[in-house]
Amino acid sequence: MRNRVVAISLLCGMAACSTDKDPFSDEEEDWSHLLDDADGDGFGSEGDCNDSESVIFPGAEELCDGIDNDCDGEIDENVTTTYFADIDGDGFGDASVTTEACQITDGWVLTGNDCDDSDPTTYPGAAERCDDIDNDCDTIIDEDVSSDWYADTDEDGFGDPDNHIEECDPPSGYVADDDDCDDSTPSVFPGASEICDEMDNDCDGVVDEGVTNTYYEDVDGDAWGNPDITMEACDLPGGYSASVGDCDDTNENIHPEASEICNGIDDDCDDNIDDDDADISDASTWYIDYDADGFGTSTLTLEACNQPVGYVSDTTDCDDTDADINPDAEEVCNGIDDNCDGATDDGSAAPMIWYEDADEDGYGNPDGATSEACDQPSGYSDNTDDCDDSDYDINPAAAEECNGYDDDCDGTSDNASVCPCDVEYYDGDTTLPYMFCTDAQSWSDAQTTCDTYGYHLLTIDDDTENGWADDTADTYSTSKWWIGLNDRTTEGTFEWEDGSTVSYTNWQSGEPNNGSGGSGNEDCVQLNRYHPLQTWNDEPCSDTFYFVCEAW
Ligand code: 2F8
Ligand code: CA
Repeated sequence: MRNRVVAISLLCGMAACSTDKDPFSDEEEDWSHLLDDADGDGFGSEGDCNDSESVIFPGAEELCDGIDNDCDGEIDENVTTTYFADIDGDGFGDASVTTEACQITDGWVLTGNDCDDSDPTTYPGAAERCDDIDNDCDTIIDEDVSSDWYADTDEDGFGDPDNHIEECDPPSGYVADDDDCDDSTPSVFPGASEICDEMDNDCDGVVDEGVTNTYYEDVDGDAWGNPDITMEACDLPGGYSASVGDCDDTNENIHPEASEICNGIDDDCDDNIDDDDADISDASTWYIDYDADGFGTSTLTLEACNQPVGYVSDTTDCDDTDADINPDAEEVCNGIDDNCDGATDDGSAAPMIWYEDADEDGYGNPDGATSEACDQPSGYSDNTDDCDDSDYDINPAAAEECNGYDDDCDGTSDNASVCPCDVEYYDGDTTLPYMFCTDAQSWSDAQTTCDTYGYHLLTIDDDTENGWADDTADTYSTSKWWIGLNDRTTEGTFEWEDGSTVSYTNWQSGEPNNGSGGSGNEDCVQLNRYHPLQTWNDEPCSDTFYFVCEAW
């Protein structure tokens, strides 16, 4: 069995042998051609082009071995490989330089797609570089490695996004930046300082932000603007001012630098008008007029628009302590330069009228004699203010005392609470005082009290006086009141203690009775024993009653 396998192997070394033909099958085969087959390849010398090589015979598989294996006259046809010259050694060959070979040799490669076999950096798949060469052989030069360059016409370092080229290296006048919003203006680029030029210098989309000036409407053209109407701008717009503070933009004479003048207006816009403004520029000078005669002196002055109280515009008063002395006064004979002309009692000076001052208390008698003279005569006064020219102690300068008189000439006697008892005035006559004393005293003590103040116990002269005295007493008390009538000297002969004649009496019927049953001890007279009758009654003088005093 081993020999048969060897024989098959031999047969199968020939081109006609195939594994699907069993040489040991019963099928009839023609083996004659094997008779001079030296190399045992199934072809004899006659048909074999090389009968010494078993792999060479007609139909043999052409092998890449430099031999015409299949005896067709061609060597290694259809079994060689095409190699491309790779001169630059980059692994990719020149498609135009090829060779057919069984084995690859140095300088040759299987790929023939090198687009530049003289440049080892240029071949398919090579990294494209910015070198103006199609490094990766895709027919595109410097693709994906070049950059966009933007025109920087204004040379501010920032490029125009709408004007660019694609280059590896920046051409002159181009930059990588494309953020310039105005490539024609060097002062406009991102990050530039915004300046007031009505341009968006810093390319932030906003013009002149933060750098404009505020201007104020100036309607009246006084260069001061209305603070309430403003405009933001780089340059001063017409009708506007950079200065603000006009408080009246309709009047060119009113603004902060105007002079405050006396016109009832706040000219300088400081909220103060005329005299209320310390800056008033045209105030008048006013002079003190102490005596209020309309003429002043320069001893004290005030600057003001309006005339201050107590001041005048005049400075010609020669005596500002006397209202009767001034340039308008009449010169009179008084030893004084009344009209301030520098001369005393001169020219048409009328003589003074002097008034009798009999008591020589300095106050003249309005009803007394008069004298005309320049100089004051003895016993005369320049006034008529005395109310009693017979009493030195009675005049307007005297102090009121409780004495029945109007000492201070105020028209009322014993007023101002100077008396120890309430003072009432008979029939409203303020010169006829009566004291109604409610400190009960004996008749003689009451008499003394009245006398102490120049009064006397009441003397009643008629029915009117009786009625007034009784009614007035009743307003204090309806108890008994002493009056001045008495018969202490001669029993039964009544007299007034001031010596007046008894011309009127108003005895109660049955009175005087000198005491009940004529006991003989009733010598003093009183009111109100028979109240409300206004009749009189005699009673013991030692009894203590209220009493009425009558002046003088
Ligand atoms: O009846 C009149 C009589 O009344 C009194 O005496 C009782 C009076 N005397 C005194 O009040 C002290 C009298 O004067 C009077 O006349
Ligand atoms: Ca009596």
